[in-house]
Amino acid sequence: MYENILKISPKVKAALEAGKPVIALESTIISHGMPYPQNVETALRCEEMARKNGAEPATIAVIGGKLCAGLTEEEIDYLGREGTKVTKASRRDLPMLIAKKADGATTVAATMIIAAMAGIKVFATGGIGGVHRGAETTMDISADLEEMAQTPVAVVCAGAKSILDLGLTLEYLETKGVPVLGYKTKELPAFYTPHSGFAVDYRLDTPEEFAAAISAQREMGYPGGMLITNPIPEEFAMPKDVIDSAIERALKEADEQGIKGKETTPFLLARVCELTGGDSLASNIQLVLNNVRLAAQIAAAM
Ligand code: PSU
Ligand code: MN
Repeated sequence: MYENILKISPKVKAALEAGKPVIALESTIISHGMPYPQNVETALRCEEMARKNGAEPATIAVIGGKLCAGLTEEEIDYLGREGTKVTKASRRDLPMLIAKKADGATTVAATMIIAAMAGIKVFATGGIGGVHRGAETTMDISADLEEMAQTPVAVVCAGAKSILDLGLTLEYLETKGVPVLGYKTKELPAFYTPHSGFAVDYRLDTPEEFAAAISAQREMGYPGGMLITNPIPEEFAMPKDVIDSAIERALKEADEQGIKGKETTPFLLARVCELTGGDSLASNIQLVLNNVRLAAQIAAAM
């Protein structure tokens, strides 16, 4: 299926055909989520971490109009160097990129779509998009949430950062029937810190339990994925007051500068990184690696 538009790398294809564990990784985090060269280094470290934990990594992007599952090192380096010059590609962007034979770095939503086409069930990232603060007037709600409701891929993340309205994000996921699970925690992690004050739906304690939940969801045959939240390890967490004030200031600047739409998340991520003197980037790298480890273990348990 999808011969003309989907390109699965030889390694990913071999792993899928042999029934070996495979996990998807996104690429907006490379182009728009982190600065060069840490973005490329992190993407390559994520691939290594997946392999070390028994799963083949499929980093996903659109290259020359092909929906690619599995990139070469050169392609990852290209996305990292180009940075925000590459199109940030969510669900609505994919048809145009294919038709124009263009490149795109895929968000959580677009990565889920391509992973599902390739037959990949587990996906690791840093944080997902959600309901933005002030969404009651801007209606800025990430397409990631709708994707979670309709595409059968389990997304492992470190929760959501407080650039979003976490309470409304959870309400949205509840309405859409998306299970929100915590790894060894009842509390939704807040990306840079393990604590948000909001509860997840269920706490699970082993990769096997997540694998069983994913299999049960697939067996029911209904659409949609699930959100697996994995708290940042305490030793890499940011002090809450430092990160909260950086986020408040970045939000205020975004508002003053009239930043809107798809620019919002990359603007806030970059400003928070600058305002914390790179400390938030160090935390970000560690939490992504931590998520890749868990995703690989879940894929291996399936
Ligand atoms: N949150 C992060 N890091 C990221 C993103 C979100 O902490 O890199 C990226 C992901 O690719 C996510 C996208 O899918 O931003 C969401 O963008 P938007 O809010 O425009 O849907
Ligand atoms: Mn948005």
